[in-house]
Amino acid sequence: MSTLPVEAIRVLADRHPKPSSLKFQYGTAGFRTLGNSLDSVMFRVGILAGLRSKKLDGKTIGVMVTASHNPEADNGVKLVDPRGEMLEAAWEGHATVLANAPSTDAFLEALEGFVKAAKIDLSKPSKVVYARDTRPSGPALVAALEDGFKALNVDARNAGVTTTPILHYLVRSINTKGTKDAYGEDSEEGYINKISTAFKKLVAGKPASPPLIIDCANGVGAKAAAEFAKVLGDALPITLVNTDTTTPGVLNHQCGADFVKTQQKLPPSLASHLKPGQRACSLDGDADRLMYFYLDERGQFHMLDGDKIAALVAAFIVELVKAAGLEEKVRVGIVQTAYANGGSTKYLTERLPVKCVPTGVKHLHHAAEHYDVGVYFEANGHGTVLFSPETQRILAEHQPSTPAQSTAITHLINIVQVINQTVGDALSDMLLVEVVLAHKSYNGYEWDSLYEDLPNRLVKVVVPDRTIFKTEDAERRLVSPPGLQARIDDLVRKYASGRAFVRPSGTEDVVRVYAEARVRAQADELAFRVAGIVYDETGADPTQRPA
Ligand code: G16
Repeated sequence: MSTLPVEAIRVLADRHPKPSSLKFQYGTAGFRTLGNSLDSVMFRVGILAGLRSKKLDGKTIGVMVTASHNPEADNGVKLVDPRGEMLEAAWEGHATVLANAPSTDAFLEALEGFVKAAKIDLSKPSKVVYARDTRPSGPALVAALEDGFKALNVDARNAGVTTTPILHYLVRSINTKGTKDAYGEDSEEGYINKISTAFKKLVAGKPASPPLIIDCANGVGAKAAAEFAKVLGDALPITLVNTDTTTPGVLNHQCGADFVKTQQKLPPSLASHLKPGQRACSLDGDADRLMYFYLDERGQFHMLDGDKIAALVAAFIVELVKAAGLEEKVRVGIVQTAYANGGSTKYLTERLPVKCVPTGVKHLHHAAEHYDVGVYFEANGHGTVLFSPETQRILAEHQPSTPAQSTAITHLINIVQVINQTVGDALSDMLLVEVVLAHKSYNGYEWDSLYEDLPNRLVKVVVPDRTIFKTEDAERRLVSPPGLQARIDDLVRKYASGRAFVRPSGTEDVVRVYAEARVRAQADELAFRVAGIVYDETGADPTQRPA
């Protein structure tokens, strides 16, 4: 039985001391905070990733260095499990404990205790694939991560600068290589080819669509989007905007999916590109979120968010399943979070089973696995569609009895290939949306008309300690601080179709307040009044009132 290479770890750990004043937490999407405070976390995550691989008999684990939609100065890191899904929840706690050990000695002690408790066989191999986004703090943080790999002698493959969903794709492809579940060629090129080949088959014979404008948030998605534009050619004319990944300060600034969702307006940089009626979409900083939008004839902005994507895609898949004669065997279900617009929840529950889970793709992903086809999207545009292994077997083996059934099955099989089933993927989701729009001959307006959104408002509140906020009922109700939920309930009752909730963010040092109501002014008022209650209750800095 091998033991931990304690001396090798000690020498390297001393080069990556934990800042004494900071407390780290593995949150909604891994560790995420100011990039310049994450050096020790990266080193320790390098070791943890190696241990995770050993625990899983040498399967390849993914490590992504990104802070996604956050401001450029932030950075973060998250681990990806062998099938391309998020790290198992129990290990999030271990990650937090290891990240917070105050000294090298304490870290080594925690590490030894953990290896013993988790019964990790250190003689097993350890393999990791890692990547980063375009943030300026990335290279130094990756160097710290690599020191962690070195300390444990991990066999680590550098996937360079790429999107989060491509890293997830690589993890699954590497681990399934040569098996009957082979997911794809384990390279960025393999990813682009797999998805674009299926897309071309799905839109073959459909009239050419007007160019799609993609706002790349000045992030890493710009590179993959350019590759897609090249490979897709006339199958989907694309215009790329906000592709500057080198000028400091521009990442996610006044552009990108989070800007569109929270500001509910057109990124200023798109004003000269977008014509009335034309559709466009925004990616976020690591290209795992997607927001669509269009301007009407009066130049008014309309947003098509994750809820609208879920409704569009689910309806299309249900239609194909029926056309294939499989409605008795393949059930489609939806997973949402508390942020789902009340209009979308009403529309969807009238048609399909819908489940509500806490924020975070990991929660949605697991819930979606319970359906034959699970469509999950957060309102912020983060989501995908999962086809269960059994459903994929049915699609492969079903004998169609009519040409129409045969066409529908072929479409479903190609749709499985277009979708990145490992995690939310803005570019793969975008192509899925484009397939549906082409098949239904929908423009933005027709898609938007599926149901009407209730006006809503999302605000951030800076509080002294967000950990005092505890929730229940899929984050729809607060249990702490005591009494706060009752005050929110009292307020909400005063608004027609009113709904509001408060939850601590897992990616930013803020508390989020969401509100919706029948009319815009009331949704805004409700959000700001709930935010006001949060200030009163927690003694938050009144100069930090939400903008
Ligand atoms: C991450 C998660 C998403 C979540 C978002 C906001 O997105 O992957 O599931 O919706 O953070 O989370 P919170 O409200 O807890 O801050 P991303 O795109 O930033 O990785």
